Amino acid sequence: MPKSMLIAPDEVFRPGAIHFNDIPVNAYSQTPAEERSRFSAEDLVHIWRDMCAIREFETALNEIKTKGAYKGVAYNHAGPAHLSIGQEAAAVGMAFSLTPQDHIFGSHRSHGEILAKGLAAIRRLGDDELEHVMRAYRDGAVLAPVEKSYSGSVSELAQRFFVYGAYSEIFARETGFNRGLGGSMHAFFTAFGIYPNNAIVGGSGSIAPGAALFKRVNRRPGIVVANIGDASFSCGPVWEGVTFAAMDQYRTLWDESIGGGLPIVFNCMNNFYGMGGQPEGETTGMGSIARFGAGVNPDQMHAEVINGYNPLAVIDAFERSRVTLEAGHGPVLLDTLTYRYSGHSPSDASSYRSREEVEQWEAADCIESFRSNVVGGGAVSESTLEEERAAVEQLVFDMFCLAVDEEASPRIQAGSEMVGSVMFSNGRVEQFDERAPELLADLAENPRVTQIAGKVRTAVLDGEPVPKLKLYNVRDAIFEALLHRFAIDPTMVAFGEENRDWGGAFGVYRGLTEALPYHRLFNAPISEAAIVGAAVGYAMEGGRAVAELMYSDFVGRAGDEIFNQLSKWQAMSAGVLSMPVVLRISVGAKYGAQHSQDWTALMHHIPGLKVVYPVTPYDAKGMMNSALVGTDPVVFLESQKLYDMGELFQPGGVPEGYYEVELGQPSVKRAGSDLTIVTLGPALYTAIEAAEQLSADFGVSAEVIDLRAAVPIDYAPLVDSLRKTGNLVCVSEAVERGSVMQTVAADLTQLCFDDLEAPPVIVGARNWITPAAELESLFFPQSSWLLDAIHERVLPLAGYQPLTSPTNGELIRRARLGI
Ligand SMILES: Cc1ncc(C[n+]2csc(CCOP(=O)(O)OP(=O)(O)O)c2C)c(N)n1
Ligand SMILES: [Mg+2]
Repeated sequence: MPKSMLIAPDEVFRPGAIHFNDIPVNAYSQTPAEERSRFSAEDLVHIWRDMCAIREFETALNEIKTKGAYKGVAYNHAGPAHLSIGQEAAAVGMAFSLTPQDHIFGSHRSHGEILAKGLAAIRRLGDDELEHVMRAYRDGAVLAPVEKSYSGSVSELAQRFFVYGAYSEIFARETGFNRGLGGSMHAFFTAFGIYPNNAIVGGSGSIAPGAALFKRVNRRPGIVVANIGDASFSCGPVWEGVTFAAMDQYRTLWDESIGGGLPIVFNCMNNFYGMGGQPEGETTGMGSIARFGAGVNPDQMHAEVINGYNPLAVIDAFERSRVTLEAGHGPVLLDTLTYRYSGHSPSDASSYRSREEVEQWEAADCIESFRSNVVGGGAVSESTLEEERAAVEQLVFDMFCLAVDEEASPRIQAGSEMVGSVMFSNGRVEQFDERAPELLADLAENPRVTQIAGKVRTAVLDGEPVPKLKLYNVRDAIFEALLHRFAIDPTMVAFGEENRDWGGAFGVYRGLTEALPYHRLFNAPISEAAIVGAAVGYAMEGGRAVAELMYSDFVGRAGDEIFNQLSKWQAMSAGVLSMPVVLRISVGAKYGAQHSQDWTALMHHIPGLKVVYPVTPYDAKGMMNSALVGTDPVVFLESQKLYDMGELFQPGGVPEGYYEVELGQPSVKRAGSDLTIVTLGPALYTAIEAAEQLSADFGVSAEVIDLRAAVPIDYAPLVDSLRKTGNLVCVSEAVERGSVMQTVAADLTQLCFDDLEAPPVIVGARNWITPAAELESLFFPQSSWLLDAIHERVLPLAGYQPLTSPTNGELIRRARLGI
């Protein structure tokens, strides 16, 4: 069912002009006295108190980093401390009107944002809810030390709990929100609507839109705020995240009931500096970050510049933004002007700015000017503010002392396997929500389903190869697994480039357009970072996402999202978050150097990803089924050469019903007794060809085992095979240097040293660019290369004339040349 938006030349070529609207700058001008109907005295005291809490929290960190002690308590903090002293009004103003259902994401300088949001959430939650959150969170591990030394109100206990959890996390204590595995730059606490903060600046720019997407698709209340520094607005993933969040389709193609544009505020915490460089006037040409919005959509993202030194101006902007977002007119861009007096980090000598400038901002300090406004307007007395300040400073100091106490707040024990235990969640979730999945039509009548029903589920029938049009293939197998899960898990969405009417980059999704509404399957912009980042954000919120990258070679475009985000958040959260994302990546061929490289090794190298590469229809369906019921990030590699491949190995062909193939289990595809050939990816078929020739021409019986996965790997079947054969050849189509097979061969050498008759041989693609289709046989391993290697290095084959020369001398020559 293609969308029907006609592109008419008459319309396209009509003369005209594109107009830009004015961008409001510091439009808010109310005083606290004038805002008495909007803010009660109690509200103003809360704003004051929260700003003072942040100042105290950050001052303590600054003192221990620069002087080694705070208020007489000595402490050596080894980790980072990117402080936001000066930025308190921007943080508190941002958080004041947010509810726990509103979710914030941020970056390395986020302590203030976290505190402001947590304290605001505590005020909005009742005692029972707070009790529940604190006791349930990590079975009360964070609460226990706090509770021991306190017996006051639940609300204050919650404030203590929260400040303590944050400090403990920063100091890498077991009692931190994430057992100290997140640390200063990543601290978060989802029960209060605080989502992961990112040490990769701008990292939240591509992730937060996925959270907003989750809210729309699953009709959840609340808005999302991505707090991003001014210098980080130049990061590619921020731009990609913004364009992803601003797509027309939310309003033009998606069902109206979904709610329109994504409910997200991109909030620039604009302190006028990166570390030492200045975005405005030096490293950007925008003049104002708010101008960024003008290029995004005709609404200019409702961008405005706001005075982040006045918390009431920030609150006002956020309240108006919520109205815009709830009306479906998101995204919104706020350029919140502020300033940090503290250095970028405590080692910062502030050589990039003048003393005079800092003094001017200190004179205009946001906390002090708020005090004069509030007291001057008669809203609250000076003494009330001072009492509140003293009380909150004491609270923060008490929690600081508790968090640095080695006994009350221990670290993970030496030798503990805890970090290893949270690298994967290894869960199993049939559906992440109870509601019925939204489907457009009866799946039994789906054109692709009926087409597949007429296919033969094995490659050979009655001794004859099944004709291509009748053959059930890898593409069909992946489709069946996806459709199965789409019909069970209502949260499951799939997106990527050309995913809908085109049918997915290589036709795997053909038929899904007829089955699924737009919000469950949609075309993304050509923004690989946003595609993967949004999947990460979607999963953090509790949904299942399938993202597609057209070619393995495009992994670089989503490098941070795959290598730092998708892979790391489960462990950085100490198991609080799960990451049910399947990242489908097609591995190309015939398209030359930038479209035909197998990058498995890169994904395999990064801890925290499951990396699988099935190459038969049976394995593809069973492994996709396993990936889609799991809770871990699975990089699911698919070979473009093999999408049309039928099932050659599984007796009886590919079952019609549901089954799973465990991820990480190698599969013996051909039994043998003289030699073990281990494969990963399409090289399975090359190895089978070589094994047939070895048997027919040389009487050598080769066992061929397909790893099917690079991470995890169960070595047991490989060890069993080597005990029997004593000879090992490893082959894949990745370039040989640094390949997965190098690791596998090294591990098997350790495991089977006494059984091996010769050192293992690794056959991979050459350490070159992938050449043109016509030249690929020079690059990818051929079955003759396997025979050459076996003859030369493992088992001499009587009368065999090698075509290539895989000798020691050749190995040394190539390594010396780096090729
Ligand atoms: C991708 C990435 N590049 C560079 C850095 C190093 N770095 C840390 S903070 C920073 C400056 C960020 O400036 P801005 O976005 O304005 O945030 P601010 O520090 O001012 O809050 C840089 C360059 C990083 N952490 N991540
Ligand atoms: Mg900055």
